Amino acid sequence: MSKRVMIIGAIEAGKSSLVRALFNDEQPARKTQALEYRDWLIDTPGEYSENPMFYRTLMATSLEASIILMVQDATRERNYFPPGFSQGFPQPCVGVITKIDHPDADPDKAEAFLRQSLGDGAVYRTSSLTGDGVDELRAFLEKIVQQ
Ligand SMILES: Nc1nc2c(ncn2[C@@H]2O[C@H](COP(=O)(O)OP(=O)(O)OP(=O)(O)O)[C@@H](O)[C@H]2O)c(=O)[nH]1
Ligand SMILES: [Mg+2]
Repeated sequence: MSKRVMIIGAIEAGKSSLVRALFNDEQPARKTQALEYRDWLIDTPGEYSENPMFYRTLMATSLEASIILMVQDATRERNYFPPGFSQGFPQPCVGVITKIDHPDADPDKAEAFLRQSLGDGAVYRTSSLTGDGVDELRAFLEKIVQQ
């Protein structure tokens, strides 16, 4: 299994912005239209996580990754993953809460939503805007991909 990281989550959850922050890329993210491979990361369109028609693609693509990042936007009022979704992947899943800088952010609520689908396991709280939590997440991921 390759040492890639696959990032999944709802449309506009902040996945691509996080990918850019992880690579210190200051360009604003544009809508992700298809799978995007960047170094050790695989970015996915939000539609793949929101529409069950794409779950098979996510599962197939996950075979190229050694870890899955499940992203939950801290400003959202619901969970976009089905319950127990992490159990469908053979790899470990790690949670990431995005947009903690936002005035409407509720990271505790976001974590509760995420836990319904992630179960136990680490959850990182991040802002791609301010960089909060991004260094910690990068350090954790680099250790995995460099193993
Ligand atoms: N306040 C704030 N806004 C953010 C943050 N990260 C992303 N956004 C905004 O959220 C919107 C969606 O960001 P993207 O990174 O494109 O989201 P995505 O999950 O890649 O979306 P898809 O490609 O459609 O699946 C953009 O308007 C970003 O500016 C953040 O950390 N803080
Ligand atoms: Mg994107």
